[in-house]
Amino acid sequence: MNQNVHIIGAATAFGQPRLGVDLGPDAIRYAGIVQRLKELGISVVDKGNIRGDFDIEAGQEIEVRDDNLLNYDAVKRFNTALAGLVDDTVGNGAFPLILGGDHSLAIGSLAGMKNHYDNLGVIWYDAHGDLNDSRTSPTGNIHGMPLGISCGFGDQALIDLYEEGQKVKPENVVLIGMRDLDEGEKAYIKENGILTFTMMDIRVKGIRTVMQETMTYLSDRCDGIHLSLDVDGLDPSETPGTGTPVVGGLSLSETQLAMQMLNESDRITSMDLVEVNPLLDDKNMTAEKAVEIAAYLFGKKQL
Ligand code: HAR
Ligand code: MN
Ligand code: MN
Ligand code: MN
Repeated sequence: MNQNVHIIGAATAFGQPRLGVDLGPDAIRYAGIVQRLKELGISVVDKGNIRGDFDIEAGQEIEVRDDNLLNYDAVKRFNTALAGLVDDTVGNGAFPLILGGDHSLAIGSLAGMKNHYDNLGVIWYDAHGDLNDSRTSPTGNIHGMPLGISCGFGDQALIDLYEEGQKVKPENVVLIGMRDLDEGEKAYIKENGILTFTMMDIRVKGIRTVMQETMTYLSDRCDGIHLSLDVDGLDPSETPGTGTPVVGGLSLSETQLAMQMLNESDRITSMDLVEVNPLLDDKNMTAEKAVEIAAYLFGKKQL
C-alpha cells in the first residue's frame, strides 16, 4: 500500500435528494480519520473540501431536467473539478482517499484515475450496483448511475467527462454486497458478464472466499485497483447514517476482514468512502465505522 495518503473531501449532495450527505467528509474528519491513519504510520495530508455548490450563487434555483438526470450541470461541474484533483494527487505519488459525499462523486474519481491506469480495476462495495442510466433509473438520482457512466453507459457528456470515453472496462469491475438492483441494472450485469457477489453469495461462500475470488480475478488483468465503498453496503444496524439503507447487509467484522485482505494484497491504489450522512446518523456512528474501515485498509490488525 502507498503510505502517502491525500484526503479529498468531496462535499457533494447533488447526486441524490437528501440534505446532509455533503457534510459526510467533515463527519469522517470529526470521527478522527487523520489521527487514526497517522497512528498506523501513514503520512496523511488533508486537502480540504471541494464543495458541490462551489459555483452556485445563493438563491439560484437548482436545475431539474426533464430527462431523468437530476442536478445534471452541478454533477458535471463538480466531477470535472474532482477528476482534476484526483489526477494531480496520483501524479504526485499519493493515494487519493476521497470522502463523500454522495456516490455520484465516483464519476470524477474514476475519471481522474483513468489518466494513470489503462486497466483500472474497480471493487464496488455497496448494496446497489449504481449501473443505471436515465432510461433505467427509477429516480433520476445520479448517485444510482456512476459505475454505469464510468463503464461508458448512459449520458455521453458524463461518459466523456474530463477525458473522452469509457474510464473503466466492465470486465474489470467486481460488485460486492448487492441486494437492491433495479431490473435494468440486472440486465446490464448479465449482458456484460460483470463479476457480482450478492449478499446471498456472501452468506453462502463467506466474505473470505469472496475477497479471494475478487483479487484472483482482478490481479492479473488490472494495473491498479480502486475501491469504491458505499457505507450502505454494510447493514443499516451498523451504518444507519446513510440516505438509502437496505436491510440484510455486511457486518462491520466482515468488512474489517475484507479490508485486511485488501491491505495484504498490496494492490489498492485509491478509495472512495461515500454516502455518510451525519443528519441521518446516530451520534456520528456511521462516520466512526467509516474511519474503522479505512484503518483496516491501511493495516490495522486485531492482534
Ligand atoms: N438504484 C436506485 C436508483 O437508481 C437507488 C440508488 C441508490 N443509491 C446509492 N447508491 N446510495 O449506491 O435510484
Ligand atoms: Mn496526469
Ligand atoms: Mn448504495
Ligand atoms: Mn452507491
